Amino acid sequence: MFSHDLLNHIKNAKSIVALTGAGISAESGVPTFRGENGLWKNHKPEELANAQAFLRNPKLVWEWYHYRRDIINKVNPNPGHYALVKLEEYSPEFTLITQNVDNLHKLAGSRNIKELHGNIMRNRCVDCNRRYEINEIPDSDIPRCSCGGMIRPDVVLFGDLLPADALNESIYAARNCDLFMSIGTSALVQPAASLPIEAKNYGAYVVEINFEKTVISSLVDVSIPGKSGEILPELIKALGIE
Ligand code: BV8
Ligand code: ZN
Repeated sequence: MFSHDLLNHIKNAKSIVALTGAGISAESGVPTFRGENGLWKNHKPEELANAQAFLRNPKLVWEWYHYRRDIINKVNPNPGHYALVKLEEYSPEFTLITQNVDNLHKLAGSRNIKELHGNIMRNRCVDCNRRYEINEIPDSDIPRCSCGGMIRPDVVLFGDLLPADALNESIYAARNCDLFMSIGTSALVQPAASLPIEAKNYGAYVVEINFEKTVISSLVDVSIPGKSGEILPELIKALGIE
């Protein structure tokens, strides 16, 4: 299933970066953003995960995040998440950059994680930035902070800037790695989608794992078609590090 070239690149890599998207959590039962079941009450994710939408209709956006939290609270990491924990233990230097907000990499045991799009289990005040645990949020359709500001999920909505530290550390990691893996992402959402190309431009060997072709499939060194929850454990086995 895996070429000697790929296995040698992984074995010889001093620094590995993995970028994950919604696809790695699909086999845990978390709907992807652009998959066939990506609709909720006739709204598309891009319409709901949207900073303008939150200001215009915070009650609807809060409803969607409560709905997604309920799903995420019932799911567990899958073999794809756990395989990346093994790869982190194996590699001299490993950075996991995720676009996902579902907390599953942390639950699986990954350590060096850059959460580019925040975390659905966290919340913050739009005015004073005070953090709120889920059980601290006032019970209201539009919860408010003690300072009067609106509380919102601490995720990066379309139109929001990404957390500067996470983004800068991710760009640095992409530019300085020997091997870059793009896993379960359609590579459409910027600026995360630029990271695989940035890595390639700085000399990394780039591997894609996705069960369909994406906009970067023709640009990477190797594109492995299939499910990440099956391919990643097979890769760990082929490396003898299961
Ligand atoms: C920003 C958090 C500055 C919330 C998300 C440049 C050009 C064009 C547009 C822009 C640009 N720069 C900025 C923009 C606007 C916008 C953008 O990129 N739009 C796109 C749609 C064109 N970007 C932003 O707004 C970003 N902010 O840049 O700030 C700025 C601001 C305004 C204007 C200019 C600049 C903020 C983006 C972050 C948005 N927040 N999520 C939440 O999750 O609730 S994005 C959302 O999409 C998720 O994080 C998701 O992870 C992410 C990316 O999607 P994917 O992860 O790839 O998921 P998707 O469903 O698309 O694909 C799944 C893939 O997995 C598929 O390929 C499928 O085949 C595969 N798959 C499925 N199952 C499996 C599998 N593969 C393997 N195994 C399986 N089992
Ligand atoms: Zn506040």
